[in-house]
Formats: sequence, structure tokens, C-alpha cells
Amino acid sequence: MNPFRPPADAWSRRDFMRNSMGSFALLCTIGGTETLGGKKVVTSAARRARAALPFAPFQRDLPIMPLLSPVVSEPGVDVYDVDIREGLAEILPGFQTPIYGYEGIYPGPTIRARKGRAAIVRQSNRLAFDTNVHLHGGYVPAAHDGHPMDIIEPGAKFDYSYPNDQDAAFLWYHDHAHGRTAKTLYYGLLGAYILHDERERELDLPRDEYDVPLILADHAFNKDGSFRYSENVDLGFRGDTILVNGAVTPRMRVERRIYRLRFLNASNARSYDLRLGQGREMVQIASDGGLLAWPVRRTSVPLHPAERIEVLVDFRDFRPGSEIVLHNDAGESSTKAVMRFDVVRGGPEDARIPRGRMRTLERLPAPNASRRWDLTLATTGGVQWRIAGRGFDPTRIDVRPRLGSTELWQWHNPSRRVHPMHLHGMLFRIVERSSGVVHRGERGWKDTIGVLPGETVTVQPWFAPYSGKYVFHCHALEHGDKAMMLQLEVVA
Ligand SMILES: [Cu+2]
Repeated sequence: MNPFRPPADAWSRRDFMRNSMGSFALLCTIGGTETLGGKKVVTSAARRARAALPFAPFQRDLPIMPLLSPVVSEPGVDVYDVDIREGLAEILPGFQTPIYGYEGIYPGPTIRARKGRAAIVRQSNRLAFDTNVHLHGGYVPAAHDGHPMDIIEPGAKFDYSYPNDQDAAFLWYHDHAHGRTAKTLYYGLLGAYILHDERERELDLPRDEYDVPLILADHAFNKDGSFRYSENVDLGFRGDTILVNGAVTPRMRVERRIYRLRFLNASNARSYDLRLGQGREMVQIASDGGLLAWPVRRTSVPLHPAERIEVLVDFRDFRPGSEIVLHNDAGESSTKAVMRFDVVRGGPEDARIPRGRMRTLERLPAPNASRRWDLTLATTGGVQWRIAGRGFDPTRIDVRPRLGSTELWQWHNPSRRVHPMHLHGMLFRIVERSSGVVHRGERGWKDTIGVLPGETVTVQPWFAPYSGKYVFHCHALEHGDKAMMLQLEVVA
């Protein structure tokens, strides 16, 4: 069996044939209870999950992506070597799911880097089609950003140079070759890139195995265990099964300690609203661009595609034997249960939850322009998404901000879909949401913002630190591919 289809266009007919086979309908038989302090509670979300999940939840331990080791470490720089290739992943027990993967695995290996120490990642394209790599959230020179038109041809390689000259943040890397990202990310081309710094270390946050990336993505499966994909340019892809780090609704054994959980929404187009157990508090410490100024206690964590939110959870609040379900409050019933934490005894704790200020956010220069970007669906000549009436044209520069300046950008969304708008190579702050106040968890640095239907969100990008040609686009992948993406050139 070789289900790999080299050119993207060849996928659709086969996908259509697969869809007609119907979905893999294993009935869920187990799971859905939550044990709190020795008492078993069947929560309503758990009941719904049991009724609706296509696969039994909490049967498998949470996988942790392997760390990528440098092939060379020289003064000031680590060099990594990655093959982008086909692979097989055991996502459903007993089935081999064909994927595209960095090092042939899904999700790809995690890179942990340190601020002030550069990384060179040599990416070799062993696939049969063009690809490239975008470091999402990174301050990266334009030539290394993974612009959609800068591609690595089959058999070729490219050395991506990452200065790592920004504050600690949970970044991620993924394919960005134009027009295909919905399929290539769905089939596995993504991984975590965690940047650490001294400031973070001073805060005594949980480290090592207590610092856990959690990559969420919704998928669907064919009978043979392969991923099932069906294109919907308007809605974006929606799967009936939630994967965390490449496992279906897994369980994670946690000690009675503080954990740092780093959530990444790597779904094509699904938004989440994460809740822990029966409304337990999580302490949000970071968003896309790194630490917030102050920790924020919240019971609900909304997460749109490509966004990251980091929380601390103190499992000392639970007795050994407790089973705490992480729920998704948004979306249909089969996507309600995300994963479960099974609490066991732990040793002495050396991490702590910050109570006061964690960092000082930079003061931005006053904005020197104001722009409005309407986010709309065009239906003449096929369904296409537009930003300010335009679709992606690599030969056109849509806006030329000055290096080091800021502007006010208004995302105006009259459509019926959420648009997670992402700016490459730089960060922004949220100024205003027409739907209400800006949540304290959104007041730090961001690179992606979910603009809700009917909403206008004003952000203030800081066009730094590099000049050059970048893109900004919708991160609902089907929207970005068709063709909700414009170009900016930051001019010195
Ligand atoms: Cu969109």
C-alpha cells in the first residue's frame, strides 16, 4: 500500500473515493469518567464523549515528541539536520497511518533553542513535491522565513538560519509552500520549536519533563487507518477525532507537581475552548510571543488555529488517583474530550507559580498609519477568500511599512467564519476588540489573532527587527491556500 500522492491535485479524486467508503466507526466503549478525590464522577462532557467519539478515549499514554539533537555545536550556533520525508505513524492502535513528516514522524521532533544562540536547520526535501519551512512566530530574516514562493525542490536542501534573538516563546515550524498547506500540515509537516531564555529561568518555571508541548489537531480516518481529508474552502477542514501529540484523546500520568502545559492549535481550521475538569483554574503565563507581563488565572482557554497559550497547572490540588479530563467546550460532541491527566504521587517541588510581574512589555512607537483589512468570501469563479478584496499575488506588494515603525491594523470580519490572522517575521499587540474588552491573556505579544464573525479587531504590529518581503494571511489553512494572503515589504 502506498497512499502517497505526489502532486496535491492528484489527492482529490482518491480522497473522494475514500470518503465514499464511510468513516471508521469503532464504537466507543470505555472512558468518560472523571475521578475527583477518589470519587467517580461521570461528567456531562464525558457522557457526551462516550456517546459520540469514534474512537475510545484515554486508552493511550500521551506521546512526547523526541528532541532533535544538533549534529554540530559550535561557539554560538547549533546545527541541525532534518529529512522531510514520508513515514508511518501508529496513531490508531494496530494501524500504520501514512504521513509526511520531519524526520518521517508526526508531529516532527521538538527543537529546544536558547536565546542568544543561533540555530541552523538544514532541511532536505526527500518528498516528491516542493516544500519549505516557516518558523511560525520567529524573528527571522526574510530569506529564511519560509515565504510561500521560496521553496525547496525535491532532492534539494536549504539551510534555515534562525538568530534566536528574541524572548523565550513557544514557536513552531511547518510547511508553507503556497497553495498546499492545508494538506501538507494535515498529513504531518509540523513540529514544536521551543525557545528558552534567562528571564524565564529566573522565574523557576517547571522544566524538562514538567514542561510539556501539547499539539492539538482534529483528524478523520479511513478504514485502513489512513488520514481522511476532504476539502471545504468555506468552512475549512473539520475532523471528528482530536489528536494530542499524534495520539487519539490520550491520557497523561502527572505527578502531584506544577506542570507547564504549552498548547498549540495545529488544526487546519478548528477553534478550541479548553477547560480543565469541573472548571479548575489554570494560570496562563504566556501567549504566542512569550511571557505575559502578569500571570492570568482563567478557567477557559480559547485557542484558534496556530495560536499558542501556555498555562501552569498545580496538580498538588488533586489527590493521587484523580483523573482530570481536559475538555473542549467549542464544537461538536465527538471533539469534547481532548485528553486526561491521571494524578500520581510526586516528589518535592522546586518550581513555583509566579504571583507578580513576569516581564516588562516594550513600549511601542506611536503608530504612523491606520489600515483596514476586510475579510470576505468571494464566490465568483470558485470560492476564494479575500483580504481587502484581494487574493494572494506574489508579484504584488500590498503594503510597505517602514522598518521599526508601528501601524494600527483593523481586521474587519463581516463573514461567517473565524479568521486567525497571522503576520510573518514580527509580532503585534492587540489594541481593541469590537466584541468586548481585550482579555488580559491577550495583552502580550501575539503573531496570530482569531477574528470572530462580525468582529473588528485592531492590532498594532511592530515592523521589526528585519526589513524585507513577508506575508500575512489567514491561518485557517484552506483560507490561506485560497488565497487569503497578502505581501508586505518592510523597508529600511
Ligand atoms: Cu480565514
